[in-house]
Amino acid sequence: MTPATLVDEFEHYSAWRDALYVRVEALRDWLTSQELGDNESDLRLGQLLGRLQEDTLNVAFVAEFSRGKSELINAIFFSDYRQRVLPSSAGRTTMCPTELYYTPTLRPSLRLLPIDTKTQDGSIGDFKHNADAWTEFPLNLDSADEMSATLMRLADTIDVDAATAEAYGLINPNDAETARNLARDGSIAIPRWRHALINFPHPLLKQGLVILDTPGLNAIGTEPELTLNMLPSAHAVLFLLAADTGVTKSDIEIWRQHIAPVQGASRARLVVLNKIDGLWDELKTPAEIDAEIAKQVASSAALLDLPASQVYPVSAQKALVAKVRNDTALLVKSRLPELEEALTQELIPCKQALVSESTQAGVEDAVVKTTELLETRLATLQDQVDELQGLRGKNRDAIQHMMIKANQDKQQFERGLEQFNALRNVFAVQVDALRKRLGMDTLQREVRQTRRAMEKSHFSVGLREAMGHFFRQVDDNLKASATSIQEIRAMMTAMYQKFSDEHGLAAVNPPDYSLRKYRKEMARLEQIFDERFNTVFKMLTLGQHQLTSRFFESLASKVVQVFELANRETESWLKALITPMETQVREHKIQLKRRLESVSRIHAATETLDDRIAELETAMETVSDQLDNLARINTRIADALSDNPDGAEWVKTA
Ligand SMILES: Nc1nc2c(ncn2[C@@H]2O[C@H](COP(=O)(O)OP(=O)(O)OP(=O)(O)O)[C@@H](O)[C@H]2O)c(=O)[nH]1
Ligand SMILES: [Mg+2]
Repeated sequence: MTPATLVDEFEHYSAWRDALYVRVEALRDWLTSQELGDNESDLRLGQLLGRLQEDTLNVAFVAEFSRGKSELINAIFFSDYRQRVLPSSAGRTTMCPTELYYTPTLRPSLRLLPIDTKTQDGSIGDFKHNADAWTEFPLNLDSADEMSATLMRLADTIDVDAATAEAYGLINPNDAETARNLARDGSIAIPRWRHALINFPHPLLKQGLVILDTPGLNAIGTEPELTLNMLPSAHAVLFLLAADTGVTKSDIEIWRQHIAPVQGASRARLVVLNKIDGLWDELKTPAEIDAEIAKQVASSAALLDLPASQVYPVSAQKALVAKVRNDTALLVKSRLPELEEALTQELIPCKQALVSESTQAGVEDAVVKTTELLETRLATLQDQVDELQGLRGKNRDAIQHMMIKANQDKQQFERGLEQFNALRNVFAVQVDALRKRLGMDTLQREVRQTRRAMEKSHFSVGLREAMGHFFRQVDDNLKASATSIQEIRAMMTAMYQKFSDEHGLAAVNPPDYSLRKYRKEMARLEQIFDERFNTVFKMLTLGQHQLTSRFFESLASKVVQVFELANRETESWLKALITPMETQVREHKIQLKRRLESVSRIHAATETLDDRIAELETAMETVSDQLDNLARINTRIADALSDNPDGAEWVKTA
């Protein structure tokens, strides 16, 4: 049976929606747990979930009065109760808009909003939040009779005067019908209730189906909520015509004013030509009857500017009877199954497409935003890692090398220093020897010896010999000192070269130094002595001995002067020789120390660099995992969404 199909389809839809809800909820929870959601996307997903949870499938039945809306609802949804659930009778029956739904937290009931609330502020939506405003009648599900008796209140009316009816916005005193009604006793029958809510545990209602039954006549026009909210938010609108009345002026008015404008391409809209049983003329053949029905369908469709395929001819009354009596033939004849099938096929995929669309938009927004955020985060982390790794890649070897090199250099330099110190000892010995030979003490001794020798000598030959010996001695010392100086210089040159080669010290060329000028000076002095001796002292008598001694003393003091000069110069040369080396060695030691310190610092930094890279890489893994998770969650949502095989393409456009 087709109603089973509607139930099945609707159940399928509900399961789809529930699965979607769970997956979108997983996305929101995950974003929250990962601290990735901003307020805006959080709010959007929250709203999305709210919509999914409160998701309803709203089907509205709209028509002029007495077209059989209530009867059709009974036939489609409540035939299991084997009688009319909603009141349906000739003339105006349903007096107020009636919503049928199910909220499990509330007991089955009929709740009615008194008509006088029309003078109060607030829409029906506002009053829905105010339980006290409603008059509640429980529904006894075990008794169909009791239930339909209770539901008879939907037809309640009250008589009020014209002013009250006008105050409620229900009448236009200038209207011809109103004038006719008022003419009788000055009062007018108006609906007792403004709105009705039926909480009823029907399987379809349980899954979120909401049926809106509307009263005919001007009810739609007098209740702005219907025009502005309920009809536009309905996912399917069934507009009823009746075969017995044909398409009247007021039918067209309702259609044009309230249904045609609010129907978008994504909404289902079915036109029902009811009461076709009136055409079941027993004197006509079924073919003739079918032709008659087809003719009415065509003319109705033409009047509503619709394709004939969108008009479903049915007999709601006979369908209800057929279902109650399990009369399959009658049910087929009622043509209700075709309508039900159309309703099922249009309503649910349409609704699913709508929900799918809004869910996809909301999810995509959050996923795209989060993916971008994570990708940026990942790229930034990657940049940092690349940078640090580049540093490490370069420095790691370099620093390692530098460490080794610095240590090697240090060790080598220390060995060099040992050599240097050993050399300094040799140097010191040599300098000592030099100083001894060249030193004033030595000279003074020579002078003393010469003086004594001269004193002993009473003859000029002896004097000359003593002086000659003095000069030879002094020159020998100078010669030996010069050799010593050359040796010292050679040794220091080699040392400088070695330190330059091995430790990169500046290649200092030790200053050249010789005692030649002092030897020349001594030679000149000896020559002066010789000349003087040959000319003056040669013939000296004993009395002239003192004169010779004084001459020697002056000569000796001159030699001492020369030697003092030579010694000063030698000392400063020695200083010049060793000082650069000492300075360089000291500086090199400092440099080595600094180098080691800085290499150690860099080395230590490389260790923190590793830590930092490890940290960043962990962060990257986290972000990668987040991206994977997000993609997985998104795929799960997409899988859930793709349950809708045809999308919204099926939607009929009119
Ligand atoms: N012959 C016939 N009568 C029907 C059919 N459907 C409904 N009726 C009768 O038409 C009358 C009006 O039916 P309702 O269901 O009350 O019509 P409605 O559209 O709900 O009318 P309001 O509630 O007044 O707006 C009732 O007497 C029904 O028995 C049908 O298919 N064939
Ligand atoms: Mg009705």
